[in-house]
Amino acid sequence: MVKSILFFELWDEYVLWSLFVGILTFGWLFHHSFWYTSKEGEEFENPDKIEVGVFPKHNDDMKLEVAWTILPFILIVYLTYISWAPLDAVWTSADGGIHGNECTIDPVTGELQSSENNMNEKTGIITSSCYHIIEVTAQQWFWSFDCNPNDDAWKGDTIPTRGFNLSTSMCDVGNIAIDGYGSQPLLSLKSGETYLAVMESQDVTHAPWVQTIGTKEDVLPGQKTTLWLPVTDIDMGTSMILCTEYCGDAHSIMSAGLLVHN
Ligand SMILES: [Cu+2]
Repeated sequence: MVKSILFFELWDEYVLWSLFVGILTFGWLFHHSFWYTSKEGEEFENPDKIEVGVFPKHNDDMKLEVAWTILPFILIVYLTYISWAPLDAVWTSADGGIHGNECTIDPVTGELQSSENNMNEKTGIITSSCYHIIEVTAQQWFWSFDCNPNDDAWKGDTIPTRGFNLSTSMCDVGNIAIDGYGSQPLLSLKSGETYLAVMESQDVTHAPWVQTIGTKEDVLPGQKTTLWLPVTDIDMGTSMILCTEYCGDAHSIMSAGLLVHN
């Protein structure tokens, strides 16, 4: 299964830099810890004239100080730069952002508009002409999905209650048996469509991690949060949604399936 380009490439880049910095730092630390340890019974020469309780100011090295301030700073600026567009995409506005506004019934054809989402091959960012609202509710320890929420409270009551229902080919809820997890809820979505999950928790904080799309968002009690699910044909098939915010005893098996079909 090919994974969503946008976040997985970013993930790889972060892992590579973390490895590089980690190996350099810990390699240096361990090397110096062992290399400069005085041996048992050996006379300690103290070539650096270090005294207990006195800062060794005579060993000051301005070039070194500047180097290890500037180099990590450049790395942080670079990582911020490459994260900017993906972060902007994952938190785009539901009010005419990169996924437009909520899809409605086309007055001419009488049919529900399609998101016709489209991935930019170079950046991995997906844009849509409109989106469909679904609802996700979390509680200890399961997820529930509602394809046709009758709830307009999430945007400050400015959006009227939707006057139509998503067909089961657009969005459907069922069950799936997952090895090691038992029977779990299954959310079926259509490839090429973009969904906005409006989420709330009944008890404590949870967070769905949609593995193929590579995104997650906290779900809170008493406050609605949103998560974009732009599904494309690279997400096709069944994948898992896992809870990634520790929420009690059965947190580790709090899961669901996501089925993306044509
Ligand atoms: Cu949870």
